[in-house]
Amino acid sequence: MRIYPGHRMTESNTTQTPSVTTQNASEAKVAAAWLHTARFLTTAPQLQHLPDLTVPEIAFVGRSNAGKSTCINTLTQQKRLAFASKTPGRTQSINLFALGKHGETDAVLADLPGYGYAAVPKEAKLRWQRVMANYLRTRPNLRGVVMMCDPRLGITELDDILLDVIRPRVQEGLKLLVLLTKSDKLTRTEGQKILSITRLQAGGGEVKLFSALKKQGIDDVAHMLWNWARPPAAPVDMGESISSTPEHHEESDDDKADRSL
Ligand SMILES: Nc1nc2c(ncn2[C@@H]2O[C@H](COP(=O)(O)OP(=O)(O)O)[C@@H](O)[C@H]2O)c(=O)[nH]1
Ligand SMILES: [Mg+2]
Repeated sequence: MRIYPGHRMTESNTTQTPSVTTQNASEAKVAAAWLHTARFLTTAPQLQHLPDLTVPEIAFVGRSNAGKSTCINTLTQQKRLAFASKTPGRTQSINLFALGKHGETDAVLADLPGYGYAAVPKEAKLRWQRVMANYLRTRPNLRGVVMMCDPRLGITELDDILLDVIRPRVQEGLKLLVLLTKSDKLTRTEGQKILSITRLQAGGGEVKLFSALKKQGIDDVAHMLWNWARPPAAPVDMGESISSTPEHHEESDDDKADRSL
């Protein structure tokens, strides 16, 4: 029997298993508290200005006006983060925000400039498309990408270009979540329709409806990002300790450590 750490069958949680809802609610709380620790780390106008980091990085991308700033503010329960990205000089830059309790950074959010804004000169657009593509292709610690799309537009051509860029990395384990923002503007039927269409287009990624206004999808997304940032749990084989007789059970150092938790 394989059980993963965090889901261990200890005596206390088999006799007093919390209901699924209670457990989900407390997990959502932990994820929300973690996201709330977000603080401005640095701004990088070009890739070479990005600090070398080893902690997991989660990038937010999307067309201008897709609701990216609102989404980041909502997830982190802060108004100042999006404000930081609007500061002159930081708008055409990758803005990094550190996450982690007690001032320790255990993950980073990267806010990439919105693309597709009509008023931006073509040269600048192309430059940014290149920077973004290079970032998504090469950033070593990139763990996941959240792409925000206006559900009334769905995945546009520019979104598709970026999806093509990251596809090989998604196949190698990079996490991808496409968020259909502003879902409060859709009827239930429209929402389900665009969800199915986008799922077909997002190849390998998760797709969710999200509304900052109606608070739809926030807990789910927060929990998902929290899981992305945790290192994958190594499976623990509990078969022996449950079924073996004491004379056959040799206690490993891991078992001893487990007991002391
Ligand atoms: N109805 C609705 N409007 C939203 C929502 N999220 C963002 N908006 C609006 O969409 C516009 C663009 O949002 P913003 O976060 O600045 O987009 P960004 O350019 O992608 O950062 C603003 O007018 C927001 O108020 C939402 O969940 N529901
Ligand atoms: Mg914005």
